[in-house]
Amino acid sequence: MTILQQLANALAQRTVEVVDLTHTLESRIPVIGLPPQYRQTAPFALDEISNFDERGPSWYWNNFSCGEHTGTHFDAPVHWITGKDYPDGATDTISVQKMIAPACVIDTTDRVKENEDYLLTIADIEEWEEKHGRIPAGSWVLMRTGWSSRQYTDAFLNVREDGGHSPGPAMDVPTFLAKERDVVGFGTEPVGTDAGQAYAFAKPFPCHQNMHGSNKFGLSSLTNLDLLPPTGSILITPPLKIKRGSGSPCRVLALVERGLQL
Ligand code: 23J
Ligand code: MN
Repeated sequence: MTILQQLANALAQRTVEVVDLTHTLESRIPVIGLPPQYRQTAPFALDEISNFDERGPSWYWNNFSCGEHTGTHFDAPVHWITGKDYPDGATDTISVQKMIAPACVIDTTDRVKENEDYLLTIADIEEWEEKHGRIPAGSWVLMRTGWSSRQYTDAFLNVREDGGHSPGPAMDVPTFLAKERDVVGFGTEPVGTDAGQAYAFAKPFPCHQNMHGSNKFGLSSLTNLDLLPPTGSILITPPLKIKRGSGSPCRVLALVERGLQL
């Protein structure tokens, strides 16, 4: 049997399951708010064209609108000033080979329960590697936090007077993952890949700045990370092929072998 025949059988027998890591796009999905001097992203909206009525008697369809960075979405390198010149760094030019890649899942749920601003450290990553092996080049690193259970509540953006409060990578982690581990990208459950307070770091937005500066990707607003094993899953993450897109809403799927230790 070829590898793809084996995969087809495994999918048919459900020994390989497809897990949806995507939140549903609807108007109430929260979007990031930037300081008032900057232009804001549009929320998701549906505009019904026809619904089996005088506007179209046998067909139902909608126009939709939203920002590229709405809901569960993909961040492309050209999103950030440090990644703007990569010829293969936009949604239409990124190699499709990078859109199917293994995932390493680091669980910080307990620490985030105690501290909404928890920052994943290099020590956390090294501790994970002692248990599960070195993060392979070309894989995603996903930070599991339990944050997705806050979706559709004010606690998801968790904005206070000093901005959003949500977990993310510590300042030196994105460079470590890009340069020392050569990951394909970093994914998280909150609204963005950087922590809510990352605007105020000594080096602001380290994930956007350094991952995209190294031609690496981001995924944010992921859900169902509790259904993934620490290693062994494969993510399918194609953004829409928007000409020079900086990202796009993304249906993020994971292939997971049944029976692996979660
Ligand atoms: C624009 C400016 C800052 C940030 C973001 C977008 C995102 O989080 C994003 O979705 O890429 S932090
Ligand atoms: Mn984004």
